[in-house]
Amino acid sequence: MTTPLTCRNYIDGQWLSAASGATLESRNPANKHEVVATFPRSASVDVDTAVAAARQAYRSWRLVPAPARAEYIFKVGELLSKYKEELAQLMSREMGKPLTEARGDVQEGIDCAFYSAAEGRRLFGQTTPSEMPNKFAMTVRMPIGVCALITPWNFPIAIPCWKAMPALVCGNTIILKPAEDTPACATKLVEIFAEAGLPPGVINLVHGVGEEVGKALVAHAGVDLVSFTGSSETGAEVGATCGRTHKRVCLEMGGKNAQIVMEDADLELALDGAVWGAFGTTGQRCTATSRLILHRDIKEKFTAMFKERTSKLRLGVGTDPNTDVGPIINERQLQRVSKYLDIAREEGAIVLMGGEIASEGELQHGYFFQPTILDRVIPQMRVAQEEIFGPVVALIEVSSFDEAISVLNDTNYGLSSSIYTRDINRAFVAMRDLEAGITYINGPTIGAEVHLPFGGVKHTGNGHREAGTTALDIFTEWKTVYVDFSGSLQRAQIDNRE
Ligand code: UN1
Repeated sequence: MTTPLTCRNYIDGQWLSAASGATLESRNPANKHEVVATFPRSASVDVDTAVAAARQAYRSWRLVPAPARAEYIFKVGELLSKYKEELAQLMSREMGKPLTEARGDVQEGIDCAFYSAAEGRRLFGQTTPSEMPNKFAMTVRMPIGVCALITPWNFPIAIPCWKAMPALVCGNTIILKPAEDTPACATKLVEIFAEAGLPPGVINLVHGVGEEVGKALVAHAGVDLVSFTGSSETGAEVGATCGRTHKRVCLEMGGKNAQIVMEDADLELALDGAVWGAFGTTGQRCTATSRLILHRDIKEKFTAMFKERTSKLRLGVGTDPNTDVGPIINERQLQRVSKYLDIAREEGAIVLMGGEIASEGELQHGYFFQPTILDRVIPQMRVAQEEIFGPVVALIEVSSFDEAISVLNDTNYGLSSSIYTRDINRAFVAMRDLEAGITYINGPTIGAEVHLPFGGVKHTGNGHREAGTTALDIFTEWKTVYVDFSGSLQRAQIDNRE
């Protein structure tokens, strides 16, 4: 076991303990006896200090030319590449995902850095003719101010990067409040931003629990924007507070993503997609496949194939190269997944595989749950409607393409969706009719790329899209500028037409 890291807040370029001195611990979910890090249990007084620093820094940061701001982010990308392996090892210990996936998480941050940095030389606005002579009209993007970024533990590098990088290139200053399960990853990430030379106060880090630090940030009068990724329940509260306090708010919340497999699908391909989509990251992605909607003609055959392949998945410690599926993040989540199995049984679903906490050998030290397949699930069951966030997938049989589409849509969520079919007409109908922010044709529900919009409809989002150029719409306000070079008062057309 390695010595626990001591994490601190980062405020105005200084590494600080919480004003109260209180601390918390983050533990390895694959071995609860291993403390990975200690970190400050901050309170509203620490939030006040961070907001004051970010407000002060904003005055000059917004005036730094965007291409120069972007150069810092480019540097962060280079440093992330340099520390990629170190970060991946730490992530695997701190939140449990297998090393290959942890490297992918860091890579997503690197991709985001280079993509966002290039945006410093674009940030395009529009020019358009004025209706009056000798008058010029254009739009420019303006930063918003101080942004609070509240991030989850499941992508502890990628998601803070998606938020922080475009926010900074756009000229905002930020306060990152990372999940209490992954403070060490967040600290390392902020160390990298600091090493890239960002001026004091431009990026700040405040550790702590959501009910204390998150709540204080969301309510703070000195915060202009909140970008939140987490559960729909918390997101609704964040949105309500932001509504009352007039903040811009971007919410990325739950999912109940489904993959449809039609009778004409390439079943081997659909199988690869289903296994990866359902059990990758232990089912703890917002985009994870938690429902498989199977056409009745292939249901039996595909279910047997899926069961066979799932039985081969190796559950274990993320840092072991032989591991396919790592632990659940913490005890609370493990109990939540377990509870959903009780609910599934009560509702009449059949547990085809798994369904139990795994505690044999080394696994007893961590929070492991067997990869689980629930059969004979009907769309009204809670396990077909509610987000479980674990290695549990519900099989739902349908008799037609239309039924498959309506079952997929029969949920309050709408993040990712997928259909496997060789029929081009059905593929296009699915692209049009699936109610989700993301639709994959012949690909799993996971695997979004950083230069395309990411987000969902219905209770998953509030209309914003992270990543891609759409991230700029979150982190900037439009200003419309008119320049009259006629030298005389020109009333607008509405005020001078007969
Ligand atoms: C998430 O689960 O919150 O699409 C993000 C994917 C990843 C991002 C997932 N690129 O699977």
